[in-house]
Amino acid sequence: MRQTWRWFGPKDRVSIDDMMQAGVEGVVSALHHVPTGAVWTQDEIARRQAEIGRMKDGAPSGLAWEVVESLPVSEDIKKQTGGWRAHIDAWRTSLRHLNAAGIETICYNFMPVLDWTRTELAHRRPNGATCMRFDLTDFAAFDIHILQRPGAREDFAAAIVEDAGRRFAAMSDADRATLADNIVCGLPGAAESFTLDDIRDHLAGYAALGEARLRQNLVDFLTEVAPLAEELGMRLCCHPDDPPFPLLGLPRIMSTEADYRAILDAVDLPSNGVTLCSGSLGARPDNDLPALMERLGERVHFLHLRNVTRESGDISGSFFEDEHLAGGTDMVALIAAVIREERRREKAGRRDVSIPFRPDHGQEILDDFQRKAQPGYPAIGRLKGLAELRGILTALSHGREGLRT
Ligand code: DNO
Repeated sequence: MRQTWRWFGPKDRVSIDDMMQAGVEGVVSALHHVPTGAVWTQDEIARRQAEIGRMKDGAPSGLAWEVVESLPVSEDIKKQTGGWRAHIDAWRTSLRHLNAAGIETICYNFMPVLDWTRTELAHRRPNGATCMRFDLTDFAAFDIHILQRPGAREDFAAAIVEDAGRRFAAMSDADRATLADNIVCGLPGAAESFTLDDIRDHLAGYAALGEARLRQNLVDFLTEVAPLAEELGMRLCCHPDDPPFPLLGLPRIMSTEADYRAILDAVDLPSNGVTLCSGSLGARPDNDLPALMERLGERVHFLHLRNVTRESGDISGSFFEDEHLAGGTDMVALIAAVIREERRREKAGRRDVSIPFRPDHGQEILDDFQRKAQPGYPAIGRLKGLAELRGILTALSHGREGLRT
């Protein structure tokens, strides 16, 4: 397993120097400043590679840009509207440019309108750490009372609708503004940031689309890009919906094993793969992460390792981002399943034996409170997660030659 770390570029308050001390082996990054739908030029890619390749004092870092997260897929591609064909051409051109730069693994997602969604960015834990949280009642308060989406009430259980009404009434204007900002302004890595009116326009655009059509649009997209990735020796990996259940009445199509199976089978090429995010998928009680890894492993090209604690047994429910080894996913069993997959790959003579993973998110602890990195991406909280995951990996691969590549 390859120990990688997400870097948002020069504006990231966690530097290349910092991640070297964290013992990182490779970097996950994206050209966040390039608008969605535009080509990633060779110059821009080379500039990011150079930034990753050196420390603050100019000395070589020895680190390389190994995974792209994300090459964003435009709303037009998802809906097959407007300039979608030109956007697919641009995506293909970006793939060629990334390939020429030696980058092989490309993560993307197909979530309509909103990328990952949380209601609270700094939820206090009993030990004083803070974490991100999704509260279904707060989300309902946003949907019903702030966004005022027609039909929103019908999407929640009656008890949640009632609680949401009470909670909304008790919120100050500032609380309401913070809640709306947390949901619509775009969390780190999201391709776009929206106003409430933008969201309303986008929702109207999806009104007639539905789940089957969105799934078909993903298949159509992959039919255009996966054969090219295959030809170039690249790996595409779709990130799951986060959270893995419908929000704002929008269709969600990458939330379960069956969702992944349908897409992997529809475009049955090794280049069409999975970003197994244990935190996103783990927010649903019916997703068993070690079993998912066992069954989808052959096509898992990238891993996000983190853990959530679900606060209810429902499919749609509240959860918070727990420590990497706490929460609902058995991380030891998951890593054991990854190691088994790597052994199978080794036996089969595959080139991509070592699967890149990153310690996904982290709680804010210690000096993280002063540094104020992007929500979910603190230096020390992630370093703690990485160190714990590395410990499991080292213990499980101890004495087995060739596994820690
Ligand atoms: C959140 C991330 C997501 C992810 C995209 C991938 O921390 O996991 O923003 O990068 O959904 O396309």
